[in-house]
Amino acid sequence: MLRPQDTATREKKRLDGIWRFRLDPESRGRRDGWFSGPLPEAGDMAVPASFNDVSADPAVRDYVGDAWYQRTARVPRGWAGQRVVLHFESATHRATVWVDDHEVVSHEGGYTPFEADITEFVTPGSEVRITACVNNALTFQTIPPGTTEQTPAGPVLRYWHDFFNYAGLHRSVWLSATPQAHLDDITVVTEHDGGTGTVRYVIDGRDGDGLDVRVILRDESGAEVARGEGAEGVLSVPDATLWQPGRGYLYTMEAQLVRDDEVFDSYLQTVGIRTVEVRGTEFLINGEPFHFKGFGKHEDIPVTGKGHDNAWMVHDFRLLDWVGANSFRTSHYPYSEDVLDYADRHGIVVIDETAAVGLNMGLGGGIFGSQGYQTYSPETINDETQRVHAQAIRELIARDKNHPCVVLWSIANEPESDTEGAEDYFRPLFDVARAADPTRPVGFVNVMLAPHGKCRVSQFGDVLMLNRYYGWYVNTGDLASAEIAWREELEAWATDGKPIIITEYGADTLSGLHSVTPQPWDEEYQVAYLEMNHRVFDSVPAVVGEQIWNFADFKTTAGIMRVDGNKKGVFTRDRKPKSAAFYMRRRWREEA
Ligand code: BDP
Repeated sequence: MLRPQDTATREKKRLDGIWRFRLDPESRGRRDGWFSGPLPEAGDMAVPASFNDVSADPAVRDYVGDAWYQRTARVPRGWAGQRVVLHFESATHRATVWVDDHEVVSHEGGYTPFEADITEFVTPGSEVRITACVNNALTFQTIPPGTTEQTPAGPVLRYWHDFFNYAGLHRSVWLSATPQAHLDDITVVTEHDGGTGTVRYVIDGRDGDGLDVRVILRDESGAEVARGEGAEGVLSVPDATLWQPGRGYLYTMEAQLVRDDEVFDSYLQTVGIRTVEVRGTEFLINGEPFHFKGFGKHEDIPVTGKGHDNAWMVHDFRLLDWVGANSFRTSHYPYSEDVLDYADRHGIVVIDETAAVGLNMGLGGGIFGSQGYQTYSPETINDETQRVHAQAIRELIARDKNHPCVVLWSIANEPESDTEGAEDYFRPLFDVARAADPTRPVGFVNVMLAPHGKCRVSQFGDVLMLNRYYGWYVNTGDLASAEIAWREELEAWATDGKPIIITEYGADTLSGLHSVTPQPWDEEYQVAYLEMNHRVFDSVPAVVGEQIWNFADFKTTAGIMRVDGNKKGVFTRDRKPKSAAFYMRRRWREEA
C-alpha cells in the first residue's frame, strides 16, 4: 500500500473537517443500516481527533463500543477513468467502511492504514456518502489487549496499559486517484561503502502488463544522481550524502510505470542512505557508534487526544532540538506517518513500536498490582492474539520500512517475559519481524518484573531495551539504595554482550512543586532521580542510550497512582518545561 500522493499521475483530496458522528451503544447501526442514508440523530465530530474529550461529556469520554462517522465528499470530476481509492491513515481500534450502501473495507488495529478501491461505486463529479463504524473495545485477542468486566453498574473496559484508550479517526482520511495501471508498493534498502551509496529497490505494480518500471534518484537540489530500469535493481550513488542523526539528508526516488517515454504512473519515495548495525555491545549508524538520547513519547494533546496535529508535532520536534534529544520511541503504538516523515527530514532517530502493550497481567495502573488473570492461556493471550500481533508487526513494517529514521523495531512493550508461555509466544514473533525486514535489528522492551536471569524473551532480541524505575516504584524516595540496586542489575545485563538502551526511567513530578529537601513528586526529586540514573548509565559501557519516560505528561485512566494523568513528563502536557528539562538540556547539549 502506498500513501496517497500528488504526483504527475496521481491526486489526493483530504477529507478532514467536521464529520457527522453518533455513538451506538446497542450496536443498532449495522442492523438498521445507518450507512444507507444520512446518519440519524447525529452530532458533529472533528476529524482528525479522538472523540473522547471533544464532547466534554463523561459518557463520551468513557464510551466503549461502536461509534459512527459520516460525511459526503465530491469525487473530483477530473478523476474520470482513474482508479479511485478511499484511504484511512488509521481508525482506532477497528473500523468497517461503507461508500453509499456498499461495504468496502474492514480493518483491525488502531494505528496502521487501510484502504479500498472504490472506483466501481463512484462517479467522478458526483458526491458519495462515506460512513465508518469505528469500534474501540479491547479483548484478549486485540493488540493492545483488554477485557470488558461486568459490574453492577454495567460493563466496564479494563486494560493493562498506562495511557487513556483514546479512539476515533486520529489521522487524515483521503480520497485519491491513481491510474488503473499503478504502482502498489516500493521497498528500498540502502548501504554505503567508501563514499558510494547503494540503493536497492523492489517495485510492485498492478495491472501494468506490458509496462516497464523505471526509477530516477534525485538529490535535494533535484539533480538526477542515478537511474534504473526494471522492477528490482541497485542504484549506485557516487559521493553520496548520508542520512545521519541530526542531519536528515533525503534523496527522492521517482518510481515510474512507463512504456517508451510515456509515464503511466509516478510515485515519489524519499530515500535516506544510511546503515544500521549491531556489533557486540555497539549500536552503529553509518558505522559510527550511536548513543540514543531522548524520550518515550505519546501521541497525546489536550482535547484532541491522539488526533494528529501538525502544530503540536512541529512544536514537539522544536523541543526535542531545544533539549538536545536525538531520538524517541513511538511508545506504545505506531505514530502518524507525518511524524516519521518529519523525523526523516530532521534526522531524529526512531525506535518504532507496535501497539502490543499491556500483555502483562502482573502490571497494575502503575507498575505493580496483579490483575488476577494469567497472561498466556487459552482464555487470555492465546494463539489468536499471537496471530493478530504478528499481523500488527507486519503492518508496522510494511508501512515504515522505507523510513531512514527507523533504526530498530520494538515488537512489544513490557509483556510478561519470565515464563515459558512468554517464550513460546514471542519466539515466532521475532521471526515474523525478521522475515518482514531482514535489515534492521529487532527487540522488545523488558519490564522490571523480569530482571536479568529471569527474562526468557530477551535472548531473541538484537538489543536489550530496559524500562526501570529504581527510585520511583522501588526504593521510592531512596536514591542511594536505588543506585546500588540499579547498578547491580545493569551490570548483570551487560554480561549478555548486547547493546542496552534504557527505554524508560522516570519519576512523576508535579510541575511547580519545589523543595530544598527533594522527595517524590517535586521537581528537584525528578532532577536528582535523573542524575542518579545517569551516574549508573555512565558507568556501564554497554549502555548505548537513555530515553526518559516521558517527554510530556499524558492522560491515563483514573487511578490512585495517577493525578490528572501520568506526570513523568519532562514537559507538562501543554509542553511547559519542568526543572528536569533544563537539567537534560545541560546534559545532552553539553555532551554533544
Ligand atoms: C511502564 C510503561 C509505561 C508507563 C510507565 C509508568 O511502559 O507505559 O506509563 O511504566 O508507570 O510500565 O509511568
